[in-house]
Amino acid sequence: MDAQYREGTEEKGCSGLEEVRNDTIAAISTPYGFGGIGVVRLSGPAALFIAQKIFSKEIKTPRKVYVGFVFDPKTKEKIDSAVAIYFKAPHSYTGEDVVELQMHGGIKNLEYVLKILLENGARLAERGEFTKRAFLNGKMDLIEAEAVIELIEAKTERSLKVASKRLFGELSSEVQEIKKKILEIISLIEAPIDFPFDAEEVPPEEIEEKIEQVKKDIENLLASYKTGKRMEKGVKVAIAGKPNVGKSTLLNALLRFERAIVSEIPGTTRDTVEEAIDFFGIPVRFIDTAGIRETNDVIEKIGKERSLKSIEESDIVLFMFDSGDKLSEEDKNLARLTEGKERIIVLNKTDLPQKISVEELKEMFPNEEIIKISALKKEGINLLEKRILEKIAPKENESVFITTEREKQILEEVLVHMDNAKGLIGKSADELISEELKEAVISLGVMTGEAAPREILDNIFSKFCIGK
Ligand SMILES: Nc1nc2c(ncn2[C@@H]2O[C@H](COP(=O)(O)OP(=O)(O)OP(=O)(O)O)[C@@H](O)[C@H]2O)c(=O)[nH]1
Ligand SMILES: [Mg+2]
Repeated sequence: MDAQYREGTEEKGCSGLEEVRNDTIAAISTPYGFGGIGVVRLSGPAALFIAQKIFSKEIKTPRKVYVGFVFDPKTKEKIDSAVAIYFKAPHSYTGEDVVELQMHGGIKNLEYVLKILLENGARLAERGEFTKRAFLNGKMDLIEAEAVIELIEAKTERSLKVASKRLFGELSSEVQEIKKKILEIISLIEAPIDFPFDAEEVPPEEIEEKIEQVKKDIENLLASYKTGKRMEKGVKVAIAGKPNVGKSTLLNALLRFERAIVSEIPGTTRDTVEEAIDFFGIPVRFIDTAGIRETNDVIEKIGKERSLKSIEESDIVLFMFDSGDKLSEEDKNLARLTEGKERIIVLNKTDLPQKISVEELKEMFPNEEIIKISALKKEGINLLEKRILEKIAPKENESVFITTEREKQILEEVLVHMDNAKGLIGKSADELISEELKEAVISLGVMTGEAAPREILDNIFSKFCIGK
């Protein structure tokens, strides 16, 4: 039985609304392993009844801490000392009756307690089912529910802050605000239709301007996706260049430890070398690639393929040149390869007599800044870090972020409806304009979960762990 209680049943996706409210679920809510405390949580109408069957003291008052022990009702054997807290509906995480049993943070004791709870009428919770119930009971909207997972999984302080803001509803209120503005436009358009004698027709320019305003709000949110996603999922920064320019030396300098092998032999790095770090509060994965050149060596060829793939998949490329060596065809080829990428041009080995001048590079990259460094002597690294940070850190005016593809797609849809509505002004009946605006409102409802189809909910909550 052991693992199955932690990993969940094969059945993916959660149950329908009615089902959800009728049964009582249980799960171990703390991570699998050893720790000071471990918590088993129950939620549903029978939570108190079931918990009481295995807990030594009578749990009478909500939110009061009861210190006792848990026992097996079949054998009357004591299992562990425990603390029980009862949260009465609707004042709980899920909005239902909840009982939390805190015990020692072991594996077998928690599994045993879970087993007897299941024997006494509880059902094993599915992934994210506690949070799903919280959502279904109106404790949080879908954006906030998604933030729960982002908060738990936050890798750095900045990721945490983005998740916290979402958790506390900042994005949700922004979305509600946009929705309100669209509803206002709808009522301006519809009032003269509904009350032809009382309401005055609003001039089309005014409607157009209001739509334009909403479009701007949506565009701002959409623009936050790039940063939001990077804070959540992390940023990939690839170091590229021909062999021997000092890529591995730079990787080590950025990581501040000797991760990759460095040698004066061109072709030292044959495979990509990756390391994820907390880069000034942002999760960044640096990828050192094999130097790219024409080769007949089978292994080097594979390495080259991997380098190209890493460059392709990266968010930012640090494109390195060796100032102690003349510009070559290889440099020029790589320049073409990295053209569409967000990149930073790095001129390394500036401690050596210069064979490439900054001017020469400027000609090749007229619109890009060239950062001079000596990876060996660790000069210019701070400036390079600053430039990387400028590219990836949230901008001053960015405060709320969308972080998921789902939110991005919905907002793009909303934008299309707003555009359509705008295009119809002066050309079509008011009813058609307001139809488009209503579609926009429905899409926003899907975003917050008010109108989200079941598959979307299942998909979101199945990403959670059991017990959350
Ligand atoms: N003088 C000087 N030498 C450097 C500098 N950076 C790297 N080197 C030297 O250049 C040589 C190659 O460095 P690597 O870091 O291995 O270069 P790479 O680009 O990773 O090379 P491959 O893995 O072969 O593609 C080593 O001997 C380094 O010590 C620098 O800033 N100045
Ligand atoms: Mg290398």
